[in-house]
Amino acid sequence: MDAIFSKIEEIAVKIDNLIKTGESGYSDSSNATGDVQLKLDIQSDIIIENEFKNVKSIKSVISEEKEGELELNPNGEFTVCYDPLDGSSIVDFNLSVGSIFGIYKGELCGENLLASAYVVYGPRLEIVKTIKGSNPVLYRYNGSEFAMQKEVKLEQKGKINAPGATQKNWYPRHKALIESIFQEGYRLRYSGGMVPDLHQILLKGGGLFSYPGTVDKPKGKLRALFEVIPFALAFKEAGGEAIDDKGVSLLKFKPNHPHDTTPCFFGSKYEIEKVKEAYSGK
Ligand code: AHM
Ligand code: MG
Repeated sequence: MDAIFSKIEEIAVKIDNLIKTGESGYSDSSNATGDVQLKLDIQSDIIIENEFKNVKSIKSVISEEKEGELELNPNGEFTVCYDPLDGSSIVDFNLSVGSIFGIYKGELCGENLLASAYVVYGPRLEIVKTIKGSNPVLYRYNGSEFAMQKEVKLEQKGKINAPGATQKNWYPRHKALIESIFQEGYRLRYSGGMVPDLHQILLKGGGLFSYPGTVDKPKGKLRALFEVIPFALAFKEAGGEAIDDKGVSLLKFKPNHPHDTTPCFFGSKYEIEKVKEAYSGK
């Protein structure tokens, strides 16, 4: 696991440099789910694959940018699922974006996620690493290495609300939930990048991020293996929770296909209780 985490640090520095100096704009190709890829998406994906090839413990990888599983080392133990550059719609406008990694052993499902990490490419370059059973830890790049900053811990309740998806397509119960949270005095914080939006909630000690199922996309938009489950571990180990629209922990999610999406809610305990009440129809 240490070898994977230190490789993620090297990857982070390379992708950070790519974002700062690489070409903007779209390529001529689409990924497995039909999104047109940015040049940066493709190059970030290549960086990660080339770096992970040299880590013997990685048996295989699955990238958001590719269709299936790719075997790297037949004797390896782990499968790493990653979104090389999350936030394609905002990176060319110079907002913060990120990379997300889930480290699985065995069948690819929430229960087999052993660790996760995400990188925030913002004014600062930061990584949050989470190992199952212990608090997430924040690291910040100081120009030569990632220096440990602190353990990440959530309070019972936060002050910010990050409601994703197109409001016109929200179901009435979701609309009512979001409205009631704003009525309690929560402030809107939504950049369109799940990495900085979730990072802000984790570091500020609480709040709610939601990406619900909608009339046009009943299973939401965010992908389970690369995006949702890795963050679910960070929220759980920070003392919060991450659930789907049935109130079930996202760490129990079993995708049928690597690119499956799921409605998702991440928050501190108080906000997640509110989601459960709103969605159970009580
Ligand atoms: P991407 O993987 O194509 O970048 O899309 C994922 C992003 C998330 O970072 C973000 O939370 C979400 O899409 C925003 O979607 P919306 O604009 O529908 O709220
Ligand atoms: Mg993404």
